[in-house]
Amino acid sequence: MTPTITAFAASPDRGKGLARDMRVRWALEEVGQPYSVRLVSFAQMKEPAHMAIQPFGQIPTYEEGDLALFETGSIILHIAETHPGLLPKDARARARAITWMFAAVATVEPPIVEWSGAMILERDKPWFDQRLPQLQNAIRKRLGELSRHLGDSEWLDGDFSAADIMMTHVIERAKSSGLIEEFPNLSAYLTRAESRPAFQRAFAAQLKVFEQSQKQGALGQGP
Ligand code: GTB
Repeated sequence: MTPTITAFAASPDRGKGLARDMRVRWALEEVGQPYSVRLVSFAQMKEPAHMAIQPFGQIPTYEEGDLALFETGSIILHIAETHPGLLPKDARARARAITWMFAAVATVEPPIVEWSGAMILERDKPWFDQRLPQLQNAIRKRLGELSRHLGDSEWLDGDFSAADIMMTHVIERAKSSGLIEEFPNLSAYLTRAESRPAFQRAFAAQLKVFEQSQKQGALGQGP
């Protein structure tokens, strides 16, 4: 059955692939699972029909028959468990990969989201210049720890897995901070992930949505 995911009708990142539908698209592309996309506006995300499948009024969601999921970690774990290729077969290696999926969202992502939010909402505050280095240091600490773990390895734990989708997409959001370049092995890790054909297909698909939203906006503003 073809799953349906939700994504922003007009992503605020202007097609940079930072919104979290990107990681779900990427996982689906990696396993070769076709999918449909239902685009939602910010207003539609808060309507009862969407809140019934995403209680926090956010994207992405994943629907497959009568199964409705939210939370990208859970969605990608489900995709990885129902298709070969994204999790090791060996039970212990699989448990380690799932541990890294949790580490991505529970340990590495929070300081990046906090910094990103401050960059959007707090730049005009009188205390912003004092707060920024603290936010940057919190990210730097996690990237340093991640860098030490990764060392010279290609991927987090053996072969490429769902954990690498989660982790690289999480750190992708910190790219514009310039902090990733402080850790050459993380820069290379990100480049390796972005070079995967499945990543590129997913990126192109979300970019197309943004470009069409721009065209429709321009047409809507007609004479
Ligand atoms: N923990 C949830 C998950 O992993 O699924 C978080 C989902 C989430 O934060 N969704 C965001 C959302 O729906 C979109 S991805 N926000 C709307 C709302 O809460 O009302 C986060 C995102 C948004 C924008 C950018 N950007 O512009 O760069 C990047 C990431």
